[in-house]
Amino acid sequence: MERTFAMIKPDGVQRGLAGEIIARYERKGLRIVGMKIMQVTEEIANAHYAEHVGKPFFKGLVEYITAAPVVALVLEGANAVAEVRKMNGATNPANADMGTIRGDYAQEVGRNIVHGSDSVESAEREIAIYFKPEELLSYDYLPNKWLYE
Ligand code: D4T
Repeated sequence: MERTFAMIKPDGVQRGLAGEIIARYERKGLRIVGMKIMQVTEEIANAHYAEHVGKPFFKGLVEYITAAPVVALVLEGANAVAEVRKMNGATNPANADMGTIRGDYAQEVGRNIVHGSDSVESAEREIAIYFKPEELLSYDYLPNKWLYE
């Protein structure tokens, strides 16, 4: 089992799509082990997007992500990192396939509605930025019996 960090960005929450997006992850069979609505501070944004400091889109990215509450999620399943990236679709919604979250609900790279970690290492780093260990729950998830052989 693998864990990944996912986030419904301010546009997703403001547009009333949080429930819809969470439902997609649930229907895929991902177990929600952490979830909260929260305001991202500039400090958190700088930590999350440290690799993009100095890039031309960085200032706009921080303004976007701190503009209104987000829903932070930790999702667990086999290949959860890759599965969530696939479900989210290409970073630029203009290139995202229909059927993906960005393909179905978003228009521009600067308003791409969701985030998903790009590797297991990134997931561990990002989970630690957004969640305290005691905020992540392990519990029996009965669908696993029917999701995995
Ligand atoms: P996130 O992190 O939002 O899931 O996006 P990705 O993992 O798919 O893509 P990323 O790290 O390359 O970009 C982070 C974040 O910056 C925004 N962005 C990116 C932007 O506004 N303009 C750009 O040119 C790029 C490359 C979108 C996602």
